[in-house]
Amino acid sequence: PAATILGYPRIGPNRELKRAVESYWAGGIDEAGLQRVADELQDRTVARLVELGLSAADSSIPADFALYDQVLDATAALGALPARFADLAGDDGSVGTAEYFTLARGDGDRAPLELTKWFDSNYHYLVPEIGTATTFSAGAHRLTATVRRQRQRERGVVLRPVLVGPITYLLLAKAEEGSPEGFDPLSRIDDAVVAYVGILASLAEAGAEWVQLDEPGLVGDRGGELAAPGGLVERVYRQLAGTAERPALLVTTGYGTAGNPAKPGEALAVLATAGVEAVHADLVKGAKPSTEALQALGTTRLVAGVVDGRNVWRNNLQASLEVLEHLQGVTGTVVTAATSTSLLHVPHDVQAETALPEHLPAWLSFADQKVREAVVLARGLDGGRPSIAAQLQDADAALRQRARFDGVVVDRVRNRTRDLTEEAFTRGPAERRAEVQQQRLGLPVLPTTTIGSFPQTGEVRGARAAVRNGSISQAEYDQFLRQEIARVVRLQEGLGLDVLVHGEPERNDMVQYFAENFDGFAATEQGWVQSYGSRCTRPSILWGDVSRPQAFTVPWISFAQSLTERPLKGMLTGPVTILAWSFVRDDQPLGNTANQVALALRDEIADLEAAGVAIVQVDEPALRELLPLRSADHQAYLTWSVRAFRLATAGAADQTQIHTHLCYSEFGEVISAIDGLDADVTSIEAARSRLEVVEDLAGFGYSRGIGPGVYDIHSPRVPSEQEITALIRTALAALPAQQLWINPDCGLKTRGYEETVVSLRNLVAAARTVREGTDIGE
Ligand code: THG
Ligand code: ZN
Repeated sequence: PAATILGYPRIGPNRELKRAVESYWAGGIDEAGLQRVADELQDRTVARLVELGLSAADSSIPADFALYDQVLDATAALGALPARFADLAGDDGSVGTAEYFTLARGDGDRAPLELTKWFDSNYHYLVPEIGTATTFSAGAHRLTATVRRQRQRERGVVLRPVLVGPITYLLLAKAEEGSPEGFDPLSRIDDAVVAYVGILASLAEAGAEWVQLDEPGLVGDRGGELAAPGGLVERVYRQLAGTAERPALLVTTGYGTAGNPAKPGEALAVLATAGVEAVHADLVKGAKPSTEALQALGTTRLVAGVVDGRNVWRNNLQASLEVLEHLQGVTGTVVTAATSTSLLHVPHDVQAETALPEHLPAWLSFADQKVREAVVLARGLDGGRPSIAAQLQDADAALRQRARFDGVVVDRVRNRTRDLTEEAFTRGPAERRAEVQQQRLGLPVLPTTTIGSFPQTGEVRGARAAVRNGSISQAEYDQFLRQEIARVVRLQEGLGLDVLVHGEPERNDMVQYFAENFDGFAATEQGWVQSYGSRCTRPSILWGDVSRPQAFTVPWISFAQSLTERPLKGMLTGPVTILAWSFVRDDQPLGNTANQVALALRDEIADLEAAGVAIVQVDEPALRELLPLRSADHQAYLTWSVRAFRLATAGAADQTQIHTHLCYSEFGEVISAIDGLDADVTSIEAARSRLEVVEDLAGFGYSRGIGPGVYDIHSPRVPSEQEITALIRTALAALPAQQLWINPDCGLKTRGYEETVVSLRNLVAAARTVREGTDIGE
């Protein structure tokens, strides 16, 4: 194929699949109804890709139509179920639709498969659980049905089925509970390969001419050893390539440099040696393959990922074409223009946006535009530059306009970041801060608080929708928000919490709300991207230098503070999280952009202080999310990310208490970075792990305030007072009372009021019981 993509958004231009899947779960449609919507969307996707220039007949179009998640699809195809779900597989090991969703959502007492981040993206996959006894079968029925269905349609479409490759599948898995100490799922590779051989045969029989096996696992720390000559990659792919009944193999390696980063391209050469027909390289995030490696490809085709699958910026066609020409010149094999990863990470179509700032659409490329870019590049490679002269010129003009555009470089912002001194990143000594803050706040030992958001009821969402569509006025909406805030403040006073919040009813999303109030950002209307399963987010687009035109959280926070004598926390989202959950400009280092966002937040904190707010929380749930895939790159990342947080917060006076919240419990590898944030109080997720984390903190010698979550808000379960009391005592066994805060795991936005109120009542009662019953005040 001349041009291809590794995958396309599955959720549908109008989130059709999301709605159908959720309706199926709610009993609104049955399995046939869901399948009908999925098939229709699949047909429209294929037709759209043909319209955009991909060829339907030569396997240029990937068949990548997971109903929930592509890793779950592989688990279902392999029938590789953990023991607690063993009954979900049919006699031949295959998994039906209802059972597929049970794996994703759990049932009764059976916990679902765990969700975790897919590489360094914002997509989350379901983690396979592999043990010594896991069985692997060859049941790729959905995939073969898709290939057959499309072949039988009028145009005789031949799709290229996509499957997570065997090595990556096992690298992404965790050891099933009860496995022997140190068990490595990858040790089951031989059994998995047998199943993959069977799947390849059934795909060939269904009429597939090519199959795509995704092996991005090779870009992580273990890739170097696995993809070295004579290593596991070579052995596995020799076996797969050596089978008689199979389609041609394309092995992809998005999200970085596969194999040894010091020998770029070696992994591709190894795959070629093993006998696969085509290899893919990520030429956006990954290093350029060496000449030696390229020459070793022989007749193996090279699928060149020159169109970025991870962001929304228009491609520099000129530069991409140069890369393609270079590759073709060196290799002599067929070079295909492609995306660096699946387009799963970007919205469908820029054309669907009606309210972007006028200058922006020409700079952007969503999935549909990226398909066109790959097609144009393939034509340029084939027919020479004159054949795509107009497109080259347009792309070039857009890029040049972008570089010069007012707002992309704002001198005032640049001067501010350029003139920063070390002082801007440093607060006074933590012990002195703790002292003056306690004098100001007068909090009891084991102070109670919440993370920030209160339940977003249908009423709150309804009011937001109403002001957007004009059925209520801005003044009516503001009045509604004030009532809501007053209600939440009264509720917390009644519950007896020590540090209150305003509840965040004015915020749609903790990143989008900031993007809407900062210069340099734009929001989309239809730019939905799948986050996990049926859940989507609409990342904002950070296109220019960032600054804050005016205070925006202050009116809500100071209104809330005016209603109570108790201290109230101002709530902000941190710079790293704002970047992690947005599409960020690609024309300067992330650290520079982070510092601009940090200064905008610093301005807001100064205004909160001026309004008399004594506590400000700056959330960084994504700090760990953005950690690079290779450990060699961790330190550089942690340095700029921690510095951005400090820049945001270090302007605060000693007597202003800075809190932060991090949404995860495993932070072995980032514990010193968390220490480096220098926040006065840090709340973390801990309830699920029964507060194991306090031991790590004590072992590290963490000395500032810490609020290990004692109420797991990821479940509707109400924790009893006794249970919370026990958790607090666990924490007290490891850490001094003066350091401990009592709070839930995370924000309460997704919970209902009924369970929340009872849980918080139990939390406050437990804190009081422990305060009174223990001699901790000394
Ligand atoms: N905000 C943003 N990005 C995020 C998260 C977030 N990325 C990571 C993490 N949180 C992902 N988690 C979720 C959780 C819930 C939803 C999406 C991602 C969700 N979405 C609604 C849906 O799909 O129905 C839509 C929400 C809306 O209307 O805005 O529930 O918190 N930026
Ligand atoms: Zn959280």
